[in-house]
Amino acid sequence: MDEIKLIEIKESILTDNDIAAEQLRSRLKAEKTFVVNLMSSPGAGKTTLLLQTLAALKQTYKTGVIEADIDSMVDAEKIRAAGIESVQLRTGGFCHLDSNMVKQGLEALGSEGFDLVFIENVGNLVCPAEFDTGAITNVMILSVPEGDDKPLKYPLMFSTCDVLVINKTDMLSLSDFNMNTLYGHISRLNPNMNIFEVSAKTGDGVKQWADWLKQQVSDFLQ
Ligand SMILES: Nc1nc2c(ncn2[C@@H]2O[C@H](COP(=O)(O)OP(=O)(O)OP(=O)(O)O)[C@@H](O)[C@H]2O)c(=O)[nH]1
Ligand SMILES: [Mg+2]
Repeated sequence: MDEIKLIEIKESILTDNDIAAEQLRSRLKAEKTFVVNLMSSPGAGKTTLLLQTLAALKQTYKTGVIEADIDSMVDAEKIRAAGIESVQLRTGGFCHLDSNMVKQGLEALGSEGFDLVFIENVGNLVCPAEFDTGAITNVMILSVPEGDDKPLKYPLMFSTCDVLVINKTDMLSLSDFNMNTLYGHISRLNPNMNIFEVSAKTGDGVKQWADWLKQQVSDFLQ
């Protein structure tokens, strides 16, 4: 594979992001590229879960990854080391991605021909929820050490995502995290949310999540 491409992002203040995101989504539907926008706090396990998910899906779908960070290429390098095409967006201080940035990432990746592209958004539960990236589905990860009260503090993130992956379940016995409390908050904020409980470290529950995603992509590609 070639060297990982590094794209310096410049945010366009002229574009209405919602309109641009809708246009991008329409294009992705026409081109049959399923884009997953993965969001979480820093360190909740986006890259670790991504590596596990890619291992489960890469035989079935041509898959690529757009990594986004304020700085560094650490995550893109991990993905590339696993044999998956990746590009790194350096947001230069922006704490989120918008649809124009994603468009630049897709162009760098050469998204035509990809069945499935993951975006690993900047680690943050606030700004990424406010900007539609044009993705087909929005997934957030909440890890057990962060606590079961996070839907109360970051309601927009929990209400805009289609899927919640609860990660680091191997740490449940070490924490006061209460699954019932969390499910109660979610049922009030976003009752249709799909929820998966996983440990990206031990692999527990990852198959259920990966199988569900595989089915979504299969339905989309028909
Ligand atoms: N115990 C445990 N540790 C995990 C699990 N998933 C990830 N980790 C660890 O959590 C740390 C952060 O994981 P990453 O995958 O880098 O998290 P991230 O969300 O990609 O982090 P940023 O990209 O920096 O926002 C690493 O030390 C992982 O090994 C898990 O299920 N259980
Ligand atoms: Mg990461």
